[in-house]
Amino acid sequence: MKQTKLLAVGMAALAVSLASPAAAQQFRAADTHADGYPTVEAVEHMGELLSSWTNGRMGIQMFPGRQLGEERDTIEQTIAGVIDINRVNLAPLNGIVPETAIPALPFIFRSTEHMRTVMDGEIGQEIMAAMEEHGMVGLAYYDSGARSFYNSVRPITSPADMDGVRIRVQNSDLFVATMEALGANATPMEFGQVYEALANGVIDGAENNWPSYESTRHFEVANHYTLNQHSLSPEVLVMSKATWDGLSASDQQLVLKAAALSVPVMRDLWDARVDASRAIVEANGNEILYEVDKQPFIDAMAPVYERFAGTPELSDLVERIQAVGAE
Ligand code: GTR
Repeated sequence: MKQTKLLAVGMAALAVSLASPAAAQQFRAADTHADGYPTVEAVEHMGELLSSWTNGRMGIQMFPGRQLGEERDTIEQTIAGVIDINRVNLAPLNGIVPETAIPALPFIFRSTEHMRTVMDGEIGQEIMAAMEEHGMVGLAYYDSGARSFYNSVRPITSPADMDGVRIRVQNSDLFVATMEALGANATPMEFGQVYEALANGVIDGAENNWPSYESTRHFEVANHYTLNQHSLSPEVLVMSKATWDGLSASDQQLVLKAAALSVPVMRDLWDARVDASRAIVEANGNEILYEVDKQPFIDAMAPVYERFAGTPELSDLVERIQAVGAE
């Protein structure tokens, strides 16, 4: 009897170990976006690559839609080693890693091509390297399109129209300063709270790219969208330094390779999603201002550059970015 029981326990243990080998490492990954969003799908793709290369020894368990918290919480958890992989925008990292504010600066990039060339090159690597002393290892940059203003009050045609409009921003002093330089009232708030705040009139508007404006349904409660494209602040995929340090050098290389291969996948998904989101918003009859004179917005940004790129190192970074040749 005793032996049968022992045998049963042994068989059960064997079954468990066959189903999930003891050495298997499922990285816990966070994303504020819902299932199906391009960033979520790209990280899932990265997990499939890792899993197929290692016969399931490494993989990714994705927690989309803020299941692990809002971006600021997930960043803290990533630094603490509770979350292994996190896909966030650069903006909420601005207060932790000052270098991340530079690619988030208003109007720093001339185009998506310019942004990709900079972030995929030496400068992007330098900014990732700066994350390490803060407990994160940069794996890849993803696109985030262009952030533009939307609100429920009036069409924004020039900075004068921003006067007194209450605009939600990410948790970033840079974004607060950007809105204030335009005369708006900036309200930092987590992404998941914006819909309700717009619907209740706690804020008048926010700023984001086409897919975020659409996927959050903000477009249903903030009708005016002006494509002023003030920020191309990219998305970044980071790994907790604590997790990274626990990997062998060869596993680290696999993680980097899988992340790099997820970038073109993300960008294709992104381009398609921008078109789909735009079509949904247009069909809803929103008032969209496609052409806007950006110069007055650009001119208002001098104090923002002074404050966030004021040190010789950071202003040098700005100049190097501006000097990178791309369309
Ligand atoms: C989105 C971005 C998210 C988050 C969000 C926000 O464009 O993908 O990571 O930063 O904006 O505005 O909070």
